[in-house]
Amino acid sequence: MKTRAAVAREAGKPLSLETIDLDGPREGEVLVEIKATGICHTDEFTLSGGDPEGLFPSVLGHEGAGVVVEVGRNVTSLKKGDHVIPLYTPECRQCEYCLSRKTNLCVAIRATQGRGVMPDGTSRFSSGKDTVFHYMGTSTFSNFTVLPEIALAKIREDAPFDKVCYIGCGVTTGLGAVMNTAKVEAGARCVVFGLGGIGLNVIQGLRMVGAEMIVGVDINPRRKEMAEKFGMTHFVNPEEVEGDLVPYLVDLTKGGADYTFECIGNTKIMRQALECAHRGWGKSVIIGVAGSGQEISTRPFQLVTGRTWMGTAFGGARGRTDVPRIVDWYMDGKINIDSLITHVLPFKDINEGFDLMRRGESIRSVVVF
Ligand code: NAD
Ligand code: AHE
Ligand code: ZN
Repeated sequence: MKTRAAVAREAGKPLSLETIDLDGPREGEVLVEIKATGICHTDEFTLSGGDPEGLFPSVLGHEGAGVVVEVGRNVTSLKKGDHVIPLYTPECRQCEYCLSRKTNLCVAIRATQGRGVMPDGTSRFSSGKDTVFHYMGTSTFSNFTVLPEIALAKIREDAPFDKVCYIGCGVTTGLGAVMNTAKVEAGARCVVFGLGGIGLNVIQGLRMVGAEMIVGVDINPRRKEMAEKFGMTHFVNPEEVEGDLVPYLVDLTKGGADYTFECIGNTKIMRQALECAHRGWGKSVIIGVAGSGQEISTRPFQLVTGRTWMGTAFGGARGRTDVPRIVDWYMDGKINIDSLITHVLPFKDINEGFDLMRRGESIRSVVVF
């Protein structure tokens, strides 16, 4: 079949809007019509050329929602018409990682996912004679896409696609970093670095668990108002702080933060986030993704004296289990997604969504097909 898709043909160039070919679902696979997709900073990271796993040409996008159109052989948990959210972190419930109960990082299809192909080693996308690669196993910047059954969460049918698509990455990552990874307790003092599509969901999660102090750090002063609406108690613009940011934040949190979150992808800030965590018990969670050649560093003393450096992918969520619950939270009014979706764009304007993010004007842009 043919599908409209935004193809990443070359690093650093705008996506190319094309009609390309899509083969039907093979064994264990599902054809999905994507109704809406968010644009996450990770898409921009890969498009920029900084991602060691970035492949060109490929169909990016990993924050979508849509409807099952067709299922391949031996698909048992989904049927035509089901509403679904694609999962870049699948949940097979059978691999060593899933069975360990210690991680959400299912490895059933991770190797082929990183090579831009389906589990049988081939791509369903092509353009003429040329292969077009999948991305993160999801490729939601295509009106139709094929995914393995284990990479789809079935969700309720009354949930609006143009809102709950954000649960496919940003919402779940932010809430999950707080609840699953850091396990923040009521009364905690916390610092969140980067108040974009992820950081604001970290703040939302911190308010839900009853954190007492929620400090937001961002160089974009336009983030303050939205962050306050979501529960931020103190705003810090590093460009307005005289002297070093770390001692400033240690003072502000009265000795260091119980929990800090890096939601930018800047290795220098990852260090600051660790070092403003409380001596003896502070935990610092890396969410931001950084490119090839980037490394984090600190004095070992920072860890010897009781700080913990940790990281999270998809907020530690087990997608097929947790995503439908988060959709329920949204439908029950327990979480706010609408305010964070600052722009809704038709597919033809998807590149404008990237520009809005680069200019710091959007929190989340959602593209509708
Ligand atoms: P975003 O562009 O919406 O937000 C980034 C924010 O950081 C912006 O508000 C920006 O002003 C701020 N910022 C940039 N430089 C700064 C600095 N030096 N000091 C303070 N603030 C600064 O991006 P996003 O979609 O929220 O993604 C954030 C990061 O999280 C990215 O690296 C993305 O790739 C990563 N991410 C990781 C996961 C995961 O599972 N680990 C999931 C989603 C996104
Ligand atoms: N391909 C990158 C890795 C990027 C990365 O860490 N991705 C996160 C999700 S970001 C969503 O916006 C993730 O899930 N990581 C776990 C994994 O298995 O990739 C690189 O650096 O190679
Ligand atoms: Zn993402």
